[in-house]
Amino acid sequence: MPERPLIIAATIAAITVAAPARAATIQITTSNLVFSPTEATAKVGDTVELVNKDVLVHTATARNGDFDVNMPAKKTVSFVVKKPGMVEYYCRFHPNMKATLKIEP
Ligand SMILES: [Cu+2]
Repeated sequence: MPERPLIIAATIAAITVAAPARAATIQITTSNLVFSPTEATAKVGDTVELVNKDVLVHTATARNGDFDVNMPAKKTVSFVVKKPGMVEYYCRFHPNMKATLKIEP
């Protein structure tokens, strides 16, 4: 069966080409009024999942206005990052909660 290795090679090539386009999910947690990790990295098109483990409502509010996400108590919400940049964000209800999201193009 001489054609078989060719099919395998083609399949591997297809997977290799498809892989970089796949968007990732980055998880950021709030627990005891702290964002974790305080520095996360994502790429444009990735999904950021915000997991609020506290019994309080938080927000993830970008200082540059790129996003402002409400985080209900004990809930997980997500959003897709659209613009590259070094984005500092905080919680509007607890301004001491601060973190940075590095968004690569
Ligand atoms: Cu908060």
